[in-house]
Amino acid sequence: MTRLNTIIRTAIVSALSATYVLGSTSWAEEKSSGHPGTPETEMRYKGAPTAMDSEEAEESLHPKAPKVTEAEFTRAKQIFFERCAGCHGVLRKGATGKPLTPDITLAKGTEYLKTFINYGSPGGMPNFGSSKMLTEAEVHLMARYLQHEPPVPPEWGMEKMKASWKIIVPPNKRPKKQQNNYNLDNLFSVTLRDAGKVALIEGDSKKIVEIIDTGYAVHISRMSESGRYMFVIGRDAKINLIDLWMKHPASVAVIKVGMEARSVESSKFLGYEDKYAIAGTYWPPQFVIMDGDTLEPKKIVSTRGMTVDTQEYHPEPRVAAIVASHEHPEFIINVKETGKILMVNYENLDDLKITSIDAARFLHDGGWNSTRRYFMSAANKSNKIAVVDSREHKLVKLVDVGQIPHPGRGANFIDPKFGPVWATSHLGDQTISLIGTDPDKHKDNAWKVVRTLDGAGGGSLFIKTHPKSKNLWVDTTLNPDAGVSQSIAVFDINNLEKGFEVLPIAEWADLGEGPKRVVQPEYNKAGDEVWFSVWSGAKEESAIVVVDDKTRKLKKVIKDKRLITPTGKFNLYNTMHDVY
Ligand code: DHE
Repeated sequence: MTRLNTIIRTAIVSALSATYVLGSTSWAEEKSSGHPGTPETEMRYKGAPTAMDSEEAEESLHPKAPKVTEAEFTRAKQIFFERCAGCHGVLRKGATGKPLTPDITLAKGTEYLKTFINYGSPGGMPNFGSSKMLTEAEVHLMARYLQHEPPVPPEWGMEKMKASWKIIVPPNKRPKKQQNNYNLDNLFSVTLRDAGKVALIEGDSKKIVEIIDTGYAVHISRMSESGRYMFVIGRDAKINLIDLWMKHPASVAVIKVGMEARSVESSKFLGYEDKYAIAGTYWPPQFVIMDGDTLEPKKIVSTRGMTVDTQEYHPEPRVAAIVASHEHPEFIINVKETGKILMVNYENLDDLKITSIDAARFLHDGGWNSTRRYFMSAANKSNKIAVVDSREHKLVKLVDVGQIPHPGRGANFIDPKFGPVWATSHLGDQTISLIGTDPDKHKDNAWKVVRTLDGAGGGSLFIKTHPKSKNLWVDTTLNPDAGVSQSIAVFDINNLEKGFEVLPIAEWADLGEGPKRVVQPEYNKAGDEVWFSVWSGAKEESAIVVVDDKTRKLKKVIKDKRLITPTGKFNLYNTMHDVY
């Protein structure tokens, strides 16, 4: 595990440190010799190495496939997990990349596969050989390896979860009231991605008050309904439950819910505040409902099943975003590869009621509309937003938007002409789609793209506003042009036709060398400050830049040698109350 982690970490560091030499400002038009048809940064984003240890995957050889020695098989498996599984899936059944099971690869043969691996494809396959990412011998090995059965990583059921589960401070030994003086409502949890830690930063003083160890390549933080507990999940599927009432907030329970994960959430329905937590995993494809204050695993449910469109069996449908319903005691779960949205009622875990809603592939991220009744979920490779009515348990509409919508949780505001809207930006083009969300008072505009804004470029990951703000902020983190990825576009909500202003966030941070990508706007509680991460490599300096929302002027640069690869930031109040 340690050796693999070192390799993975090196891969991430070198990916982050890479210099972008591509001159085009248009994401869609980016010509990358490395990835014909698919921008290099998108490949890096989607095809990140898995957190799993390839050595744990069980091997089985196919009698008709060309020979590979045991040592070669082990090496090929490791290459596949690091380079290929993110797109093709661990079981090679196909995700954003094509299926690569022996029934297909044996028919293609070694020479065909070698060419494919060497030169890539317009569909997005990187040219691993001609770009020298793999040696000639490795390309030959991978072409043979792919004709054998895919090695299967182990399952992760109750026994393993329980073995990994640890209560560090039992509930009866925890404080009865807040024991620190932090203004918790305005506390930010900042992901320090490559350090495997989160930083707690007090929004008022802008001081780092705690650094807490978490899982590997830590991903997101979510808050319990009361705001006392924080859940942090790493890509290695480790969850830390952090008690924010302690004198020094720290982990009070930990669990590993699988081998690879991205999402965690806590129950929010009236009467169930802080009662349950849920986590979804990429491997094994499943979700688990746990006790909210101990993380004791209670119920594990597999997501394996039929796809929404072709209605074929998929063995590896990964769990993407999860939100907690405010209308019913339910969690709402995006299942990526099947394209289904599951509404899981947690009233009785022994008699679990799940409403399965057919949406579209591949479901990724999403958030609530302003009334928190409609869940707006991005089906990124279908270029659609699925609108789910969480009250009536039904799909309201699949709305066509731009290329590869990537809203994070999206942005809610009142469009002066069209009324309440929810907006998403896109990875695949420079547009921002505004969807009408008020079927009562603006019926004609509801669930339609009422306006499309032209942003600074493609490669956007997150968009944000605040009910008290008149600004709409759109990042372009993965744009190949450094000038674009290092700045932010801001629109005036009351004058959207005017276009956007660009703020040079990375320049304001005044850092040394590094990619310095600006990522994920996040508001403070009052809605008068917006925070940005300036994300460089693990060995380079990064920062957080705080901008005054009204004047759009620099307010503060937070620098600290402990701020290693800051990415997501989660303001406690806004995350707790789904304010975005
Ligand atoms: Fe994320 C949210 C998956 C890469 C930063 N990311 C999410 C969610 C999913 C997801 C499913 C929604 C969780 C939820 O709401 O419950 N992310 C993935 C991937 O599969 C992907 C593409 C590749 C990977 O291997 O992980 C990926 N994500 C990244 C990054 O490279 C980012 C930019 C930096 C980082 O820290 O890793 C990144 N993802 C984030 C952030 C959120 C997120 C900051 C939460 C946004 C929010 O406002 O809620």
